[in-house]
Amino acid sequence: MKRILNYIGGELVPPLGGAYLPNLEPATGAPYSEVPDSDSSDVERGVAAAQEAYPVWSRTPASERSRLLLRVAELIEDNAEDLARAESVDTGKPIRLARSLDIPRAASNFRFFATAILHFASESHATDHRAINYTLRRPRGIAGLISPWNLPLYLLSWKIAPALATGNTAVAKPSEITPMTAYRLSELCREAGLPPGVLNIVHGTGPKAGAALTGHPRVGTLSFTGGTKTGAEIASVCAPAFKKVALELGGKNPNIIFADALLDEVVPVSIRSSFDNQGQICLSGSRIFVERTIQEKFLERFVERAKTLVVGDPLEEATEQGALVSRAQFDKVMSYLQVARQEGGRILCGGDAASVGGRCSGGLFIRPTVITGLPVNSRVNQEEIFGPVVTVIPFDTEDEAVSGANATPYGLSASVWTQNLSRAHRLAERIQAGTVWINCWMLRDLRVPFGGVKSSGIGKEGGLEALRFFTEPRNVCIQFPVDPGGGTAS
Ligand code: TXE
Repeated sequence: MKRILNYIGGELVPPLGGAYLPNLEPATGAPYSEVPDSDSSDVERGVAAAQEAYPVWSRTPASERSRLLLRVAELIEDNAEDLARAESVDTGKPIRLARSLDIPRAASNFRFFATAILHFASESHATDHRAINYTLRRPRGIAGLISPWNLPLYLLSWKIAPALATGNTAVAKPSEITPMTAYRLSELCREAGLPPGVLNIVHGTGPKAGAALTGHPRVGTLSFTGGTKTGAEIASVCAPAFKKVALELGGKNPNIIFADALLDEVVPVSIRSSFDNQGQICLSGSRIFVERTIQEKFLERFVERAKTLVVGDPLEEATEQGALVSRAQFDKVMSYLQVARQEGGRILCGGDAASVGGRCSGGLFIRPTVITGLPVNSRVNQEEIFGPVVTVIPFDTEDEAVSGANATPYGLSASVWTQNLSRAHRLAERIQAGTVWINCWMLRDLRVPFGGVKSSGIGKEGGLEALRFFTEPRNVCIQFPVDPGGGTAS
């Protein structure tokens, strides 16, 4: 069985304690590789390697850092098909999604930050006629990068690329549930000639390897994407140590459809925002608010399409819905279907496990599920389920749509569908979310700030925000020479 290795100091190495965890293929339920169960001693080695590499990397010209990151992007593209397959096997997502979304985006992340750093500039402030202040931005040192299982290479590269582009060195801890493409990335970084220790990848569980990284005194910067509960735990460790932290956490995102929306566009995009990646995207639109006058028409088309989504072997081309990522996630989603029934929800389609035969007969599949009849304050409408489950909630007025949209602890993203431009602007201002999409979903521009509000997180990533996050601004104030005649020279 294939053994994944840690990437430390430029080498692929086994965990010091020699312990491994089984890595399961969710589509079959069977183990197919082993992932290091690293502990604090492996994290210590990773941090030591990052520290050793830091003095040279942080002074390496931006053009050279850029060249190396561009080389990584090229290698991801050269190996795109292999990586897509690896991501599909590891996560259970349809290979066509890995091919069209995860892997191209991982390459774009490297390419984007490799070139962004060439254009990154800082401010200067002239203080009357007395002085000039300029902002010196320096890398912050060693960054800890912790990523989840839903978009493994996509989200890991979203952190690695800006951290390295700005001259930090890093220790990354991918999700123990989906480690394979991070391992492949470490091989590609070696091939690209990334200097040893600039990036280190330590595999293992959250409580062991993750917590050791978060708590490490030499890791002063932490970028985390994952569950809200874990984010709170990480914040509680980082706050007393005054670490700089960005937390991208869960979502319970509203998808608001007004009667004047163009249903031909709304329905296919809402299918994607509900069920892409089996609903395991932090940006998934899991609560659909529909203006009551079109609810019936919308549901008819939406449910009909949801019923025809092809649930199957993720490696088959025709598959639109793959497996849930793990037994724990499968059980969690199934338990929410039970809660939905107890709360009085009406299940219009799905609501149970799907059986996919052949090699996938032991796989973790759930049929796309649409639920109506649940109030905004029900558990199903309040808690992040993170599976192929959406609720549909009718509304009569704009105010009702806004208050429903804002009625959860989360605030990551929202979609609004309307042809009324004034209304679109009003909602964009009133909805509590880090991103509001008008007449679209997940249309991403890597330059824009990205992150949530409320329990969806703190700190923004993306574009300049990421370059700023991974650098520390220092103000340098230079007084103009004093004119012996009394004033300041000008
Ligand atoms: O995430 P965790 P899990 C949500 C989703 C899901 C729930 C739990 O609702 O059902 O979170 O998923 C590492 N110190 N999202 O348990 O635990 C862990 O090893 C340091 C939303 O997989 O948050 C992994 O690398 N690190 C989400 C990463 O944190 C720790 C994506 C995320 O794992 C740690 C995924 C600790 N104490 C899940 N504990 C999104 N919004 O994109 C765990 N980790």
